[in-house]
Amino acid sequence: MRLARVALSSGETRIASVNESDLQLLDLTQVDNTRRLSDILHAKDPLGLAKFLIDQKADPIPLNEVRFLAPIDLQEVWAAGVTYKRSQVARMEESETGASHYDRVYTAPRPELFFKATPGRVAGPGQVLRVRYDSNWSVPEPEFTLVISPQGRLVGYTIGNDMSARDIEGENPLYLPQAKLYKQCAGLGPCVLLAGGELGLEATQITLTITRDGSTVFSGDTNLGQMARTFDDLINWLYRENDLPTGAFLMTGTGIVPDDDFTLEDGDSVSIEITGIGTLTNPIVKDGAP
Ligand code: DO4
Ligand code: MG
Repeated sequence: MRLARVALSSGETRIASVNESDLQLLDLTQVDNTRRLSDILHAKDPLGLAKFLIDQKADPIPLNEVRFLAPIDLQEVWAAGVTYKRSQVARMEESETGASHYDRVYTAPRPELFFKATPGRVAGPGQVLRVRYDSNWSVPEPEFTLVISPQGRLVGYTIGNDMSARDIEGENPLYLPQAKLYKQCAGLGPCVLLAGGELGLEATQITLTITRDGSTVFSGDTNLGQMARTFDDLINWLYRENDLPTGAFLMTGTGIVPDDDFTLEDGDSVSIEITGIGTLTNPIVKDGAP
């Protein structure tokens, strides 16, 4: 089952179960202390609760009649790095001084984990993602993203875009937080696929398409089978000596990096499609220096 936060044409925000071409609204008033999407995701039995909450009296609504919102409430957004060979190679190329760090972290027991965003820095489908005005080499990073409860339970999956300034990170690895975390630096959505069913790793394709003036300027794909770490391993490290009382989104790293001569430009459009979840599309904005 896929769950989403949507804005109806009336302007009301609701939680919905998403089908192929329409969605069914959930009636959260039926259960005490259930007001947000995360209240369902963090419940003991998210699937059972979501099924119970489906408003059987309401007609299904066609998908094109609602606006999808980022599926985040109060969670922190974290990210893992260098979890695919492609990312390790690209990072070693971009960083003269830090190459060996990327090499070592790819095989080390402890993964690279970094804080990516607060909810206010997250863009949902159709909302602007930003390239820093002080970066001349920035890329989107399409990442399979875990939805994790406060107790560290994997409860769902969504699509993440870990926007990255490669020149700033490449200049000095200590600049990583500035290369990764700034206003409108993270995309999430369009919905959360509840965990529980069998997830075929090789069958879960991740596709990135970047368009400029209506033409495709980059496309690439990978699949989850290429990832060097397991979800459990990443979650265990994230929750080690760490309390996440509002839960977390964990982007699991990129396996697609455009060629070194590619950078995002103002007006580009970035689409990330992941099997079983959907497509997250965002316009890119880059302002001039103030
Ligand atoms: O080491 C820098 C960040 C790596 C990253 O974001 C990724 O591999 O996806
Ligand atoms: Mg990344």
